[in-house]
Amino acid sequence: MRKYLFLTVLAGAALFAACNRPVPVAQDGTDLWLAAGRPYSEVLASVQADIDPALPAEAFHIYDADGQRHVAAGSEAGLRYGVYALQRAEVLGQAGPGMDVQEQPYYDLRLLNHWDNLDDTVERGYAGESMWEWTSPAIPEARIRHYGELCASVGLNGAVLNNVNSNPLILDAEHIARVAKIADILREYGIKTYLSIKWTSPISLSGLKSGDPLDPKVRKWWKDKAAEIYAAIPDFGGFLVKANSEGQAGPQDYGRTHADGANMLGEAVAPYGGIVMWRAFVYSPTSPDRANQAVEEFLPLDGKFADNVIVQIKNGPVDFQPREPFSPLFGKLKDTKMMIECQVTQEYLGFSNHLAYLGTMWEECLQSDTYRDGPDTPVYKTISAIAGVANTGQDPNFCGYVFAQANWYAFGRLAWNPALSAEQIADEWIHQTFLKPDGMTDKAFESKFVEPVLDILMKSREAVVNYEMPVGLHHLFGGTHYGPAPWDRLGRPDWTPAYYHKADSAGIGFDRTREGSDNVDQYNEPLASTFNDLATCPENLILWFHHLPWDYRLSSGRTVWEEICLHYDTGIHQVEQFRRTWAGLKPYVAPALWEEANKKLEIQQHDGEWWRDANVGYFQQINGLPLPTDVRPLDTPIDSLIYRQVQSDRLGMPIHDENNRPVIVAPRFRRPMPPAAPAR
Ligand code: GCW
Repeated sequence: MRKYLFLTVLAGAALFAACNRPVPVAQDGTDLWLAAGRPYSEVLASVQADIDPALPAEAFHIYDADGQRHVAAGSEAGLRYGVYALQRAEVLGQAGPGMDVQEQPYYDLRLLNHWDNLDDTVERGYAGESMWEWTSPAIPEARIRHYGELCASVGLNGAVLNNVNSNPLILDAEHIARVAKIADILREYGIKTYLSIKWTSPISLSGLKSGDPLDPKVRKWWKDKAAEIYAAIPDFGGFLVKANSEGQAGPQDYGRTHADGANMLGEAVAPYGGIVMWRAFVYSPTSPDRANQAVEEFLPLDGKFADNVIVQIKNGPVDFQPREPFSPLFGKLKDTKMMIECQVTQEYLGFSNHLAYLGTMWEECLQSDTYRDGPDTPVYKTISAIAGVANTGQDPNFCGYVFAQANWYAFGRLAWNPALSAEQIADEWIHQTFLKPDGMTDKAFESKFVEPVLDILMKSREAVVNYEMPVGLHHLFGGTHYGPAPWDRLGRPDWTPAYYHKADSAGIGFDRTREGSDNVDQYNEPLASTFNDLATCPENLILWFHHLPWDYRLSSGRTVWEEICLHYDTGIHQVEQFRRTWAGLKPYVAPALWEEANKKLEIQQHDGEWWRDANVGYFQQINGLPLPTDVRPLDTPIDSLIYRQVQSDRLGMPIHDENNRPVIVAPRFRRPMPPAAPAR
C-alpha cells in the first residue's frame, strides 16, 4: 500500500514538473540586447516626453508626477537615451512607481571605430564583411538603422566608418556622397559620422608633390577638403588619423611632428566645430622596447596640440593584449586632451569564437590609478573621450557570436559611465539579451540561468589570459593573431613573440625594470617603484616587467615555470567548467543560441589546449624542465605544432574540423628558423 502511495506521489510530481518545465522562447540573437525589452516606440508612447532646455544636452530625467511617468531631456538625443534607460530599467525590474533617475554621460565623445575597408573586408573583423557594404550599389539602410538603435540604447554617439589604415578614396566625391547618406541615417540616432584619413591623400587624390603639414598647398588642400565634406555633412565629426605608424606615412616623413600634423588638420575642421583624433600607436622596429615609445614621442609634445585635437591612446602600451598594464601615457600628458582606444573586436582573444567578456578588462584599465595628479587619478579621469574598435559585420547577429555582443554593450555602457562595474553591466546584458523561458518564475530564471551565465562572463577574460598568455606574458601569437607561435623569431623583431618573452635556458620575461628598458619609470610613483621591485610587482604582470629565472619562486611557493604550467592548465579547466555549465542551461535557452555557444565553447576548449601545448611544449624545449606533477600532460607533442599555424579562410577566420579542433598546418611559405636556445 505504501509502495502505491509512493508511486502515485512520484507520478504526480513528475506530471507537475512536466507541466511546469520551462519552455525556451525562440530567438536567434539578431535583436541583440534589445530582445527582452518593450519596443522603443511603445516605451516612448507610454511616457510624457519633454525637452527641458535647463538640462544638459545629452542628459535625461525619468520621474513620476501627476500619476504619470515623465522622461525629460536636454535634447532629442537625451530623450532617446532616457527612453532606452527606462526600457532597460523595466527589464531589470527597476522601473516601479516612484522611479526617479537622472543621468548624463561622463564623456562627450563616445565612439566606435570601424576598421572597415572599401573592398568590404574588415581589418580584424570576425563577423563577416563590412556592415556598410561599400561595394554594393545601395547602402544597407535597415542594418544601419538597427545599428543606430543599438548604439543609441547604450549612449554611443559617434562612428568612424572606415579603417585607420585608410584608403585615400574615402575622400573622393563619390565616397563623400555615400558617407553623407549614411550620416543622414545615423544622425537620427544621435550618432555623428567621422572618417579615418590617409596622410598622403593630397598626393594620391590631387597629385600634390608633398604631404608636408607646413606646406601652404597641403594646408589649403585639407581646408578645401573639409569644406567639401561639411557641405555634404554639416555635422560631420572630424578625422581619425594613424600617421607614422606601421608603415603609414605622416608628418615625420617631412621632418615635422605629430603636433604639426594634427594641428594642420585641426585647423581645417575647426571652423565647423570638427575634431581630430590623433593616434599615439607609434613604434619603430629599432627600439629596444616598443612599450616605451608612445611616451617617448608624445611627452615632448605635451601642450603643443590644438584645442580640437585629442590624442587617442590604446589601453595598453603594446597592443590590446589579453593583459597589459595601462599605457603610461595616460599618467604623463597633462596639457593634452586624451582619449582611450579599447578594442571591442577580439583580435587577441579568440576572435568571435571564444567567450571573452571584456568588461572586466576595460574596468581594470579605467580604474587603474595613474597618480598623475596625486592618488585617485584613475585612467578614466585623465581622459576626456573614449573609442572602441567595433566588432560588427554583416553577420545577422552583427558580432559573429551572441557572447561577443556583450562586449559592444559593455563598451557602450562604460563609455556612458566608466564608473559602472563590469559585473553590473554583464548582469544587465544577460537580462536584456536572453528571453526568460515560458513557465519560469523570475526568481528561478535568476538563479538557474542568469547567475551561472554571469559567473561564466565574469571569469571568461581571465580564462583566456590563463590559456593564452599568463603571468604577464604577452604577444605570443602568430599569423592571423588567432593562435600561438612562441617560436617565431623571424622578421621585424618587435612583431615576433621572441622579442617579448625573451625565453632562454636561464629564464623568461621582458626586463622593463631600471636594469632593463626602464619602462617602469614611465609610470608615476609609487607605481614606478612598485613595478620595478620584484617583491611588489603584481604577479599577474610579473613577466611583463621582469625577466626571471625559471626556478624563481613566486608568492605561491611555486617556481615561475610551475606557475606558467599551472595557469595554462587552469585556463583549460575553466573553459571545461564553462562547457559543463552551459550544457546544464540547455532547458532555458533558445536552441539556436544554445547550439551556437555549445559549439563555440568546444572550439574554445580545443584552441585553449592548442595554446597550452604550443607554449608549454615550446618553453619546455628551451628550459628542459619536466611538467609539474599537478598539471595534466600535454595532448599534442610540440613537434607536430612548432612552426605551424591554423588554416584560415579568405577573411582570415580560422578553420576547425568536424570535431571542432583547429586545423593546424605548415605555413605555405616558411623560411628556415634559427635554432632555439639550447636546453640546459
Ligand atoms: O593591433 C594592430 C593590428 C592592426 C591594426 C593596428 C592599429 C589597424 O594588428 O591590424 O591596424 O594594430 O591599431 O593600427
